[in-house]
Amino acid sequence: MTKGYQMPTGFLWGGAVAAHQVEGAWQAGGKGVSIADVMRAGAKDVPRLVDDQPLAEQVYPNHWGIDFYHTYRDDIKLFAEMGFKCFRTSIAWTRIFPNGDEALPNQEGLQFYDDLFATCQQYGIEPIVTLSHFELPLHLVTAYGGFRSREVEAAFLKFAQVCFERYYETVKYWMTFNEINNQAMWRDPHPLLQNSGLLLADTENAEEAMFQAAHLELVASAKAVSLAHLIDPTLQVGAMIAMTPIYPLSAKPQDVMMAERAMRYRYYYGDVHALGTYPAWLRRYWTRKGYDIAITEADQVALQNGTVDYVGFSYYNSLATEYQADNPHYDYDEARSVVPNPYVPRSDWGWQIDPVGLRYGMNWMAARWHKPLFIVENGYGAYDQIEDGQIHDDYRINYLRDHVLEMEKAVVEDGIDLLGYTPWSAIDIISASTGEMKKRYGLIYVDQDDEGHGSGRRLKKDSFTWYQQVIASNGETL
Ligand code: BGP
Repeated sequence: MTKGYQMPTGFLWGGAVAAHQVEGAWQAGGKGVSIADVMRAGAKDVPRLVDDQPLAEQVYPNHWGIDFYHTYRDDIKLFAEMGFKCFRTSIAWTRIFPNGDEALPNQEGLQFYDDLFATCQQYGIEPIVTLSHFELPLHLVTAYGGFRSREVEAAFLKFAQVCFERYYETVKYWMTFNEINNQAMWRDPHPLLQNSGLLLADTENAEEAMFQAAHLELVASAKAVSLAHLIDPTLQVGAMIAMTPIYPLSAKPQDVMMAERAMRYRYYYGDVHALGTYPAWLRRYWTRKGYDIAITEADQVALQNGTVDYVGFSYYNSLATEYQADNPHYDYDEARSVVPNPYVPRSDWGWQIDPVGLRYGMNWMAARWHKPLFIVENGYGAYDQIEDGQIHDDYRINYLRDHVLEMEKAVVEDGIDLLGYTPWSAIDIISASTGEMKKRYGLIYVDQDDEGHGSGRRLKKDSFTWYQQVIASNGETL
């Protein structure tokens, strides 16, 4: 055991999942088809192929998830046994608006989340709810082009309003767009689809399309914040940023400059969410690149009025970058500018393990955005093995312990205002990037393979017991 620091009273210890990765029941209760429902299984270094509709002969892991739609009562009971004070999940947009553009919401979908949140309440667990977690209605992509379109901005706002009005008494903490800044990696089509519902035409400039779609999301998010506060001023609506610090590979001034450019490029979304305005450098960048990003006067007013109440963020790993001589403007391009960091180890999926980076990222965001923070994802994807009916996941305990200790230093020594910690994932889930079950993050094991076969039995991993003590001691016993 390691001695940690006590977290502030009321600190929200919990765990996180996302609807499309756990619920399954992809057509139950009137649910429509989401983009996750047409993503085939992939694997490490094997991208997930995306169909334009669900094909009978194909396999889509998100169709079954871990059947949380039917098992949530038992699973939440296990979360309560761990001592969760909160539980993060998302509302599947297509359970509420199956196509996304209906005039009225689907009552069966609303009823499901009534029951889910009531079950949380039964155990004194605070729901932390993401509105858009890579679960866009497929129809909004195919019929409107995703967040290219103002109709989709309006559709999101209607979805948000229905959710706020239905759940404002049971859900106090919300987030708008999960990891909105993933699409800084615009050369990878998945973030563009998952964040913005973009399927690019060959004639389109991916980066320009990303900036324009991200703008409509940022406006929609700001309008949702203002709307939430009209419905109930106590609601807390946050951004959700993937924090992956990017370090200079050396102390060479050019490397340091390149890292500064990388960070501002990857996190300008947080600038707009938290400060309500675009940074000057980005407008100059658009001019230099010849991008025509449509931003109306009304958009700018909405952004100013709808700054977020807090910044939720995920943290898994850090990256490194170095200056390249053919890049005089220090333009950051994720696919070309990132280099391996020789000073940190890697996971089985090649993610660089860097607990200090969590503390670094927290300090960076707090100093830039002056908002409370919430760690809503932090975890270790690994191959778990069952031995004599147990899962001895010391590797996951070590990862989480090292990261929680850095988190606690950021709170106690650096004075950072942190609302809570919900590690990814409360229970084994379908991986977002690979669709695999074998890339396990959970504190609870689910007996199910990549093809969805298995008993579905839940097993407490060693990390379940470890985390139970962390929560019971409010962070002191690690
Ligand atoms: C983040 C997502 C989560 C989760 C996590 C782990 O990007 O917000 O949904 O999936 O990554 O990544 P993966 O599942 O790809 O291993």
